[in-house]
Amino acid sequence: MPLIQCVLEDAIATITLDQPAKCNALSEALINELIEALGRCGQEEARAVILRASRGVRVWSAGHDVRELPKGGRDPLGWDDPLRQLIRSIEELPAPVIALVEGGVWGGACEVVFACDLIVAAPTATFAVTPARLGVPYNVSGMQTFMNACSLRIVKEMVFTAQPIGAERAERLGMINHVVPADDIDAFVDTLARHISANAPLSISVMKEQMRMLSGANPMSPRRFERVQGLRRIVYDSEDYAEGINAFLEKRKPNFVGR
Ligand code: YXS
Repeated sequence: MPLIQCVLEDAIATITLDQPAKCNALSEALINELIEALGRCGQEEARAVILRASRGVRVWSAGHDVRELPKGGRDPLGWDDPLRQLIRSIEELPAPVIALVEGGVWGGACEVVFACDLIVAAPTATFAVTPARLGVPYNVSGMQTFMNACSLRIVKEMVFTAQPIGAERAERLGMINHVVPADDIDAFVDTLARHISANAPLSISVMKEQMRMLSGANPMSPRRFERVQGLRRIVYDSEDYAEGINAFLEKRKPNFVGR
């Protein structure tokens, strides 16, 4: 049973997350299907890609599949981990990716949405960045994705509280492009995609790559990077990290002790 749907028409691809029973949790299996679909979009020279969940969902995606997070002793968000590969697939795809969001977006799925080039949300959309809720040390490029999505003060509020931000506020903050009523959002996003696909794809893909390189141009010295990695290891080797994952799996509130 496929975990996503992918349709390509008039050089516009629509990729739909389709595992509602698991709240479209980003499992390795689902992510691999997404990466394969994005690869096909590149090969078939799609000029715009719409990334969405099924119409009217309550949860767009519940984020990283917690059951697949390592139980400690290993970076949970390393370079080759599926979520990191997915983010790079979105960022490196020549065609712009438009996130069409209804319902709740959680954790790593927030980064997936923020890695997209445009975000159009229904009023039901909410965005919650949740590493602190589970005791996870988010990775460096992931933090940069969040910092490129909105001001540092808003990123700090989202990261430290792990509380959702609603679509209207997200739009006011410039975090998303448009809030559109659910009944109109499909047609709105289709029009946006057609505007993009009618323009010069080479010009668009080069400008997309330029902006990716410039927005990622925050030099970090090897010494600083190693310090960050050392700090992150303290977190993913901590009792709190294991407690966050166990509490989720046991459906109970975590009891964090700060070590
Ligand atoms: O118990 P069953 O088998 O029925 O499955 C339940 C949930 O366990 C499952 N599910 C998930 N499974 C794996 N990973 C997940 N992230 C996940 N989320 C949900 O889906 C089935 C239905 O969930 P349920 O009963 O809770 O549905 P609900 O409608 O009451 O609540 C929906 C949510 C999304 C509000 C709730 O499931 C929830 O709070 N999920 C966790 C959201 C979250 O904290 N995500 C962050 C994951 S970790 C991550 O993305 C990064 C590593 S980080 O943390 O660093 O950002």
